[in-house]
Amino acid sequence: MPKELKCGFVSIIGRPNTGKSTLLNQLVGEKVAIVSPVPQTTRMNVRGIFTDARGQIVFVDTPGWHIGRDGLDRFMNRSCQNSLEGVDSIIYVVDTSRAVGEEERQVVRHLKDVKVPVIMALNKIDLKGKYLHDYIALWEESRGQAVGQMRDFVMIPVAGRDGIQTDKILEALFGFLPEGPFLYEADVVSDMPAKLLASDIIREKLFCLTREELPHSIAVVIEEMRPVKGKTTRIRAVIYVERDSQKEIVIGEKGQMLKKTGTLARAELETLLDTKVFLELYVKARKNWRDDQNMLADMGCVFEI
Ligand SMILES: Nc1nc2c(ncn2[C@@H]2O[C@H](COP(=O)(O)OP(=O)(O)OP(=O)(O)O)[C@@H](O)[C@H]2O)c(=O)[nH]1
Ligand SMILES: [Mg+2]
Repeated sequence: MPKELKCGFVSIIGRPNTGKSTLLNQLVGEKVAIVSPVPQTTRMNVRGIFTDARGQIVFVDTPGWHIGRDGLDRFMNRSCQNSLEGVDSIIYVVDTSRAVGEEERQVVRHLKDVKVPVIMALNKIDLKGKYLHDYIALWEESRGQAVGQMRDFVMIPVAGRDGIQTDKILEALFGFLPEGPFLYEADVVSDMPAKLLASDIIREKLFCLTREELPHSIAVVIEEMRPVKGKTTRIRAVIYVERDSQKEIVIGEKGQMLKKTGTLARAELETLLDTKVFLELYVKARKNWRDDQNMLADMGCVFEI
C-alpha cells in the first residue's frame, strides 16, 4: 500500500515585522506575499501553497497582530484571529533580535488556548538572537510548563530570509499534519486574485521607497485591469494617502518617486503576468480612509459572509 499523502492548513502568526511573509515565500519557494522593512506590511490573509512527495501544505500568512483601533487595524487583527479557526498547525514567528514587548505578550495571550501543534520559529537568527531566551520564557510562562515537557510543540531557530533551517519547519509540519487529498493542483503556489496581487506589489514598492510614517497612510486600489491587444495588460491604479502634503511625498520632486514606483512595480508585474504591462498611477488624498468601510471594501479588506 502506498503511504497516504499529508495535507493541511497552517497559519503563520506573529506581531508585525517578525518576518512572517519572508518565511512564507521561503517555504513556498516563490514570492507569494509582499515584504518590506515597515511594520504592518501585510494587510490581509494570504495563502501560499507548498507541495512535494510528502503532501501539500496550505500556508496562511497573516497581518502582524498589533495594538490599534481604526477600521483597518480591526480588520487586520480579526484576520489573525480568524486564521486560527480550523487550521491543523500554527507557526508562531518571533523576531529574536528585538526585545519582547506588550504587543508580543498580547500575541501569546491570543495563542494561549490553541489546541493544534505549534511551531515556534525563532526567526532572524542571523542577527545573533539576543532575545531568544526571553521569547522561550514568555511561552513557558503562558503555558505554565517547561518547553521540554510540552507536547505538540517544536522550537526551531531559523533565518527565513536566508532559508536557514526552514526545511526543518516543513519536516516538523509533515510530522503533524493529517492525511488527506490535495486542495490545489500540485503546481499552484497562490490563489490571490490578480487585482489584489497588483495592488500589493505597487504598495510594496511604495513601502520600500518611502519608509517612516507614510506607509500607514497609503492604500492602493486597482480601478481597471484588463488585457489589451498584443499581449499587454492595462492597469490603472490609484494610490490613496490621507493628506495633500503626503501626495507630494508619493509623487516626489518632478514626479521622480512615482516614476520609480511605477518602474519597479511594472517590471515585477510583467514577470508575474507574463505580458507587457501598461501601468497608470494616480495619487489622491482621502481623509481617514482607514476608517472608511467603502474604501476598505475597495481594497479587498472585507470578510466574506
Ligand atoms: N536579518 C533578517 N531579516 C529578516 C529575516 N526575515 C525577514 N527579515 C526582514 O524583516 C523585515 C520584515 O519582513 P516581513 O517578512 O515583511 O515581516 P512580516 O512579519 O511579514 O511583517 P508584517 O506583514 O508587517 O507583519 C524585512 O525587512 C525583511 O527583510 C531574517 O531571517 N533575517
Ligand atoms: Mg507580512
